[in-house]
Amino acid sequence: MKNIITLFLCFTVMSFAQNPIFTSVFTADPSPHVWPNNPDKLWVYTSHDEPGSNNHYGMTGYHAFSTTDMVNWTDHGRILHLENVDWAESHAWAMDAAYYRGNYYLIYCMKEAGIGLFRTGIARSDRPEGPFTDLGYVKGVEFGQDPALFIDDDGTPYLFWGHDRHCYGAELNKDLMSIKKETYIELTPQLKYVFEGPWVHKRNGKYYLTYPGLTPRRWPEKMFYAVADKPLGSYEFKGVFIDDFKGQSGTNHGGTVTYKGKDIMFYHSAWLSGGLSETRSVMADYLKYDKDGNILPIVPSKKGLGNAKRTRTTLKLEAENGFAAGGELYNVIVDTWIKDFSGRGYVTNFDNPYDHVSILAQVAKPAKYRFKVRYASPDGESNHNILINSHLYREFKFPQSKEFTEIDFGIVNLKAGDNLVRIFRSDWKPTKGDLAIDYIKLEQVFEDEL
Ligand code: FUB
Repeated sequence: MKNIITLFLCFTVMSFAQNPIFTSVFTADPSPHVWPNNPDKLWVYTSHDEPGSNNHYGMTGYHAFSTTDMVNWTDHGRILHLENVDWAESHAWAMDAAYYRGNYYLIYCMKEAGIGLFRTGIARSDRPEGPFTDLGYVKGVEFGQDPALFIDDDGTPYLFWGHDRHCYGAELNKDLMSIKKETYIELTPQLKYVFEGPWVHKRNGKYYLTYPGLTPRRWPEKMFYAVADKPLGSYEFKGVFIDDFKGQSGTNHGGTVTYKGKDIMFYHSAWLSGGLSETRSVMADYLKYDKDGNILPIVPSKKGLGNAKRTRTTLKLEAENGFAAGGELYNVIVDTWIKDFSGRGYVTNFDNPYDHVSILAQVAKPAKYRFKVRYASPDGESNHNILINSHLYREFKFPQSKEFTEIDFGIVNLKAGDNLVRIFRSDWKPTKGDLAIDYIKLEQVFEDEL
């Protein structure tokens, strides 16, 4: 018996589980990138499934994640939402991101209000973690679902998109807001089984177009690829490289990136929801080629990218992002006077009772998180209340601190879906401090760590 227990313990300790990558929130349609100004950091942009939704019709926004070790991830929260896009009414489906001429772009699709057709939207930020500001939709793109922006080595931007068994490509004009009409091409006939979700990457001078496709009358989607000498083809169909797998969602969708010398394929499954096939979670496995440049089949693995027992995500939510990130700034301001803030600045000027900052944290399942607040209160202590989901969590005197410092409030319970953390001035009692809130952190903790 003792031996069996020892064996079980060894197995538990040795079990590797880096898939799904993000276990804190439901994510789909991953778009992985390493930006040229920081080769140490890997970014993954995703769409978001609501807990329990099990369909794609109610999708409303996007998240950005970053890591430097592929085990510990930061969820930067909501980076763009339907509410931030005037022309759209629904279907915040797949997206891509790009670094282009000094700015970060999110290229996404939503259905146009009143018309109900997919458009390809463009949003910009001066920071990789957003939030992103919508600039409008790309002119010349019809049925603009599942956009992917590929920027070639000479800086030429190309847009690919795919919708309901069709796939298209075109060169974009330099402002990214319209296609060069004369370059527009329907790629469908070159991409056997194509359904949606194209993604282009370049390797050894060849262009690889990977895409989810359907063999005749058969769901779920498999991942296929084709290869060309030029971005807009013509493409030679090569075959399947992620076949159906256990626990797959009906769809598959993904992209590739080279990070720290290794090629990685990001895609999605339904492994986290455990049964709700359309409530998805992002996965990653290494992408390998044979000596002729053919992609070797990927068999989705629990182990994923490494030998860690699991990945861990920390939600790092900047106070100043406000409405764009699903929160609220009520009668407070964003300032930059106290140095060493993270993000764009911090929130301050809580002059009156109920002046507050509310910050949105989206999670997949009811779970425990370690809650931290980074603040400064240069002139003295500050009396404030913290609400989590409208319940008083803590009345707290933030001690005087001239510099930003993190307070660890311990473990909190979050519910599945949207959680609002509100920090507000509670009363008229004069306090010397003028509280400045930089960010909050919510770190995943697991049952065996409590
Ligand atoms: O996530 C919504 C839709 O499902 C995407 O746009 C498709 O590619 C499929 O993954």
